[in-house]
Amino acid sequence: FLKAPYTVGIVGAAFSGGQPRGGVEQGPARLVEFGLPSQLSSLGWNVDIDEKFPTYEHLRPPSDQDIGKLKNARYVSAVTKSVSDSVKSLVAKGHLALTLGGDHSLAMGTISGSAAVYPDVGVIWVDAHADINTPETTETGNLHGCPVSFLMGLPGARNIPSFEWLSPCLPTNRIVYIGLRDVDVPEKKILKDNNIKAFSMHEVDKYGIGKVVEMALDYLGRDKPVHLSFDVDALDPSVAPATGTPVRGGLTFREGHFICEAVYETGNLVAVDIMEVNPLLGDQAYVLQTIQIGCSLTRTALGETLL
Ligand code: NNH
Ligand code: MN
Ligand code: MN
Ligand code: MN
Repeated sequence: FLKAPYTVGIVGAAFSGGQPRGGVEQGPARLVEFGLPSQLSSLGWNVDIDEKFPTYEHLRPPSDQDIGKLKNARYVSAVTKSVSDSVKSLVAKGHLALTLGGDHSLAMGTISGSAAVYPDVGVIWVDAHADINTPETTETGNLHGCPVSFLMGLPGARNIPSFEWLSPCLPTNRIVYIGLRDVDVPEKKILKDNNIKAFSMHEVDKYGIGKVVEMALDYLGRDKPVHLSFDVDALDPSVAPATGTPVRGGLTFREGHFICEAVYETGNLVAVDIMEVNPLLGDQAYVLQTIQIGCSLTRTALGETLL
């Protein structure tokens, strides 16, 4: 699906409005400072830093009262709309769209952007969390816990005031989860009622990551475009500590990288999101470790191999 010369377009999405902890908006700048663009050039990619880290402050509404339970809905809507336009134009050019987050509400933008070009895009959502709460089921009101229901247009997540631009673009059978272990009770019902494919940590333990990824890719179809949305909290907190909602019992360093290796090998990757790196959480060593892993997951998804 990509066109030569192979180009990765980086969207630095410095945004934290989908959740309450400050710092995650500094993720993209830290990943870039650490050398991610030159690392990707070394792998043979033409690197196009499409956006020079807009702060998105110009999109912040003067006031943003809760809409029902939802916090910062107008701001999240405006930013995700902008990200959607950026990702769509990159993917339409045959570039790989790499979005560096930022919190995971940004996936409303990234996935609507890739789906606008490829309506049959398959999403591999790697996360401790399902992020499929609706405005009715969310306990926290944090929109980073809701992007999937909005993308699917599930009941209760359609025609939400201020999200008029976002129309349903992700059928329930075009996503596979890997790494789940902290799923809210109403989210479990949504996954079950809609027959959504999910490999929790239980399945990772039971089958091994190799088999899980094989089943995930078979489910989505080997000839279909793939969008990888990777929340670093899918990794165990001992591996990626600097993130807003760490949950124990996560993916190992190798399991996380294996997913990226296998997704690259499909040759069908059109977009990658690396989300929820928060450089303000934890001491220096933990932060550096997490930024390094954000970079190495990205390099691996873009073709770095061990041999
Ligand atoms: N399920 C919770 C919520 O709706 C937590 C979501 N937190 C995440 N998601 N970090 O990846 O707020
Ligand atoms: Mn997430
Ligand atoms: Mn998560
Ligand atoms: Mn929870």
